[in-house]
Amino acid sequence: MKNQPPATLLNRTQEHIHLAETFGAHNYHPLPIVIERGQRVWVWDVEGKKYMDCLSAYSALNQGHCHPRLVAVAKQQVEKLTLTSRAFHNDRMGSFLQELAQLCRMEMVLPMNSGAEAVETAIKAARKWGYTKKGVEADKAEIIVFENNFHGRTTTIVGFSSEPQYRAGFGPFTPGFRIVPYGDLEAVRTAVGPNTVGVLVEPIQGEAGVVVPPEGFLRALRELCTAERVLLIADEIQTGLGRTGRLFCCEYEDVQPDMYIVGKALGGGFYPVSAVVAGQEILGVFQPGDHGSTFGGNPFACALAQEALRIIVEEKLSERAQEMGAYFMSRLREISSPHVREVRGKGLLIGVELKAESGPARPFCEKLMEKGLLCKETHQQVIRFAPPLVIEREEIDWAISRVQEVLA
Ligand code: IF1
Repeated sequence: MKNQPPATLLNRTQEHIHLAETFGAHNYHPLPIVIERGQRVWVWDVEGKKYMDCLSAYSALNQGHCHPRLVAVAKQQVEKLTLTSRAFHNDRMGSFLQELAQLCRMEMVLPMNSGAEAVETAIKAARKWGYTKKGVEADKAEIIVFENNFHGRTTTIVGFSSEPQYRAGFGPFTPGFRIVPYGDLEAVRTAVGPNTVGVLVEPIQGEAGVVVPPEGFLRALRELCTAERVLLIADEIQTGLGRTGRLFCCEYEDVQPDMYIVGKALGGGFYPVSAVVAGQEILGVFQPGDHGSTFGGNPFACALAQEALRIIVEEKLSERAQEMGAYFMSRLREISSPHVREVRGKGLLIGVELKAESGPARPFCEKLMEKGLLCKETHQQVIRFAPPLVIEREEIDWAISRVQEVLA
């Protein structure tokens, strides 16, 4: 145990951090702030200080903290029924799956919990589709992924990550993946072979530092996958559900993938809810007993996720992200700063890349935190701004004034 002063001499923040550091594995390096309350775009720490949340739990809070409609649904459902397992039907799953499938213009849904679980489900679906529908030789299926991808933290998923830290110490890894440069269509064409069953792509790479692919890349990828009878699998866990100014980021290029993978904001920030959404030809490969999870499709998750989707549609959060994101980015671009190399993104998924000589982004995030703005660095040089999609124009002005102070 580190030589900490007795807990009585610590303030509440230090007390909470001390406990977290003593009893929690150190798999994160959080900012030194302990949050106890959230409302819309605002959070309060245990010292009573107010902050604007410009991370939204990595886009899991598109609807904002503690949305009243979700509080009401949670209260109503939590006293009624929370979990049955899929050994029995429940009265909330069917209508949720119908609404999600229709929103995605797809036929079927396989509900899971975390994003990584949905990615794993999509991988299994693509492989089984390859063997049973495309006639790929048993155990030879290949899926093409991109450099600097982020699709979750399971051993299979980090096995096809290009980030050494995500892989170090966790081998051996799952075979059957090819990594090609992001945005490079010719590299994909070269990598496609008779055993290729799918291409797994983030329409914008979030963790890589809000990397937007070249205009037309997604459309060309769609055409290549169609021509080669390869499934286009869009991981919209972070970019989906309004974040980039469309319900799905693929819509910017009129691309309908063969599979959508959704998560994060699907649970409205209340509960882990994820899903794979696709056609019957793909999700129909699953037979009873092939796949599952204890909590997948539980009534509490489905009640919340159905309401979370309705909020996105009825409060026009995609349109808001478009309008507010354009405003946020224009205000950021007006800041004359010796540190900024580029402001990029779509909708309210925004990355400010700092020049190498300005050093890592973390100290800037710490200064922003002191001024009441919470955001997160990604990949050293990029400050990510991704507030809840309910943010108001004057709240963006409030944020910009603080960013101006720190970056100018
Ligand atoms: C962490 C990153 C963001 C995702 C995409 C799948 C998943 C994620 C496109 C897996 C999750 C989270 C995970 C969290 C930090 C955060 C993150 F920095 F790790 F990469 F958002 F950019 N596909 N991203 O972004 O979903 O299993 O987490 O529900 O692991 O530190 P999950």
